[in-house]
Amino acid sequence: MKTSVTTTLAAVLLLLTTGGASPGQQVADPPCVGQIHPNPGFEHGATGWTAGPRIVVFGDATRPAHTGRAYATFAGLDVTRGDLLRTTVTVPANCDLTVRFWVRTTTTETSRGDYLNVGLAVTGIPPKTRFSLAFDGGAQWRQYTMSSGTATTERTATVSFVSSETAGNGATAFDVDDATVTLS
Ligand SMILES: [Ca+2]
Repeated sequence: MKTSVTTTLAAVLLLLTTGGASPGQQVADPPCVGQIHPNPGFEHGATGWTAGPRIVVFGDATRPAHTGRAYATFAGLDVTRGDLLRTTVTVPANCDLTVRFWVRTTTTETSRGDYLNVGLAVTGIPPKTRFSLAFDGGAQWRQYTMSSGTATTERTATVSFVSSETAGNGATAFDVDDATVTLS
């Protein structure tokens, strides 16, 4: 009996192995497959992102991108307004989602007035601001990382960058580049 079960199992495994490799056969997307965002460095403008009406993505030789030619920039106009940039991805069951992004801060402020909130909203977890960046973020590119953790069910994750600035007392611009979204 034991031999019979083992043989059957071996046959099933063989079938799965060879069946999965057949050309043209519908195969489910493999989970946890690495970086999944189509445009993490903004080289294709706002493709793959939902951008607010005044979000600017550009290249500027005097303020170079972290990589490539383009990046997203928020605030910096010394007016009272906000910017929004976000993207939503599917997180397969048992995958962890890690978001890495780089921020450079250019400021004339000396206290916290303008800010950039970076959030990660994941199914089953209350939306949360993971970073609230301000004038003291640094004039050099700095990398930040946030993760979703794993779950046994498929989830949706939304990464959001939301800036808020107020007129007066100087201005702070936040540049964002290489916002990668990686499943592992
Ligand atoms: Ca770039």
